[in-house]
Amino acid sequence: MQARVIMLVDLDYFFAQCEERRNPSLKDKPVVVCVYSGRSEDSGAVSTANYIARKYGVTSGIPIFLAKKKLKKKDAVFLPVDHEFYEEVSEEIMRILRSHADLFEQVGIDEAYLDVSQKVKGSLEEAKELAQRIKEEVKAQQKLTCSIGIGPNKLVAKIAADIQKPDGLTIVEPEQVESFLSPLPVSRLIGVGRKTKKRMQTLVISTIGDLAKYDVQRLIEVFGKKLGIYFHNASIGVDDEPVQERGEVESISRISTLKGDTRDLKVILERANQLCDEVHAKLVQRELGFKSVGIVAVMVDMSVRSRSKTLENPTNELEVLKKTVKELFEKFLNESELEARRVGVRVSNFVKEQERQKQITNFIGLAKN
Ligand code: TTP
Ligand code: MG
Repeated sequence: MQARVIMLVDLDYFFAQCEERRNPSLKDKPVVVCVYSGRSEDSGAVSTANYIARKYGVTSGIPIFLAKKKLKKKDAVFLPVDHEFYEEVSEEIMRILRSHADLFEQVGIDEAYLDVSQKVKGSLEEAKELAQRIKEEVKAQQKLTCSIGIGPNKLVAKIAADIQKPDGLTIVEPEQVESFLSPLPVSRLIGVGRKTKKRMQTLVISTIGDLAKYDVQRLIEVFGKKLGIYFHNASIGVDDEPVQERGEVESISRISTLKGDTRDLKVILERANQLCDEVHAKLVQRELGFKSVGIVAVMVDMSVRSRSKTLENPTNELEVLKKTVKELFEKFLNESELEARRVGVRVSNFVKEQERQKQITNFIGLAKN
């Protein structure tokens, strides 16, 4: 079997970079994106921070009050997470990435594996050029930087991507795998969390190289057969996991702020219909039909309300989407006193358009007989 060429693309400081893109004046300040728990003003944790904030020790997961302390008098900007927006950006970027891969696997909101073995005919030189093109395309179309790792498998590609950030590109040739991994701490390996790291420390294993030299049988005795073998293989950079498409997208949605607060159905539907157009365009792009339709409204008091309906049969028709959205908003407005500030449309419960056509064809076939 020919050696594979695998890429891992990871967007840099993703949520914070999205915020910088939306508001470029943030770019030279520390930016901290926060998940506010709502219990008191600064309770909650940091979701992520840009690299300026990271210089002051602000990282994912630390308490907001601590981040504020570290960034006191640094003209830092603290923003609440806006998942919907990041999802939208992510979707666009994933579309670009997918178009460059033989096999594609998204593993998180800002991360994806690309098997490009055939695209680059096994050549790392070509893989490097492809990675540069991908970086340029993401930058030109979506104004975001990413870091890319290239290696003979997912494990190596992932670690390579983490080595140089932000805006990095790291290539590990098959012959270099062991020397590349060996000085790195074991915690770089997926599956080595704080607990396992401690356990390994007691065995005097701190680098991946130490782990590679450790007797497999002993590893199996300590960690069990499955993990022991996995750790051994990982330490020498052996990984056969294929790049494979994950479970399909769960839902597609769009949300938008109205010009003014209102409960006028006509005004709301005007905007909702635009959102339906956008959602429908995505469906077509992804070749999906949908069975469930939902609406969401953020009211003037910031409460979020939603309604949904499941159709009898899956469809991909824009008119059905608009009609259902209209029904849902009509019903919703009858039940609610408040004015809406933002409205959104969501479709879910997908079927592959091909499958849907097949079902219809089968049905017609049956009917004929
Ligand atoms: P990461 O890719 O781990 O982090 P990042 O993109 O912010 O930074 P890097 O440049 O190192 O890649 O995670 C992607 C997003 O997931 C991140 O922007 C915010 C979110 N996230 C959290 O909300 N909490 C967390 O603890 C982590 C690690 C990430
Ligand atoms: Mg990232």
